[in-house]
Amino acid sequence: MSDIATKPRTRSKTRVERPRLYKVILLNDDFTPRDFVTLVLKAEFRMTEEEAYRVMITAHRLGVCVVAVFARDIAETKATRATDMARSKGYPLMFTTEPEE
Ligand code: TYC
Repeated sequence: MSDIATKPRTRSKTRVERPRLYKVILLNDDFTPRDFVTLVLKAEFRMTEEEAYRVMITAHRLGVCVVAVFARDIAETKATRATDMARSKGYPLMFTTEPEE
């Protein structure tokens, strides 16, 4: 009889990595009205008036503010939609995305 070993000598473990999350970042500019920035934040990111104002004023004072964190495609879609909303009114408002550490 053949005595070829049939049992695997090693066990493999499948490790599933969590997909990276992406930050949506609001950039300040000198032209977009504060109220419009707040409006976009409420519309696209489902923020309350108070949350939207706080994010807007932080970007206004510091230059940038993290709006929220999502899976990559959701972050990109929301950043694009929010930026397009401003562009359709002629404002230079910008939302960008970047991966979390
Ligand atoms: N700085 C703008 C102003 O004074 C308002 C503003 C705030 C624009 C935040 C963009 O991300 C921004 N009208």
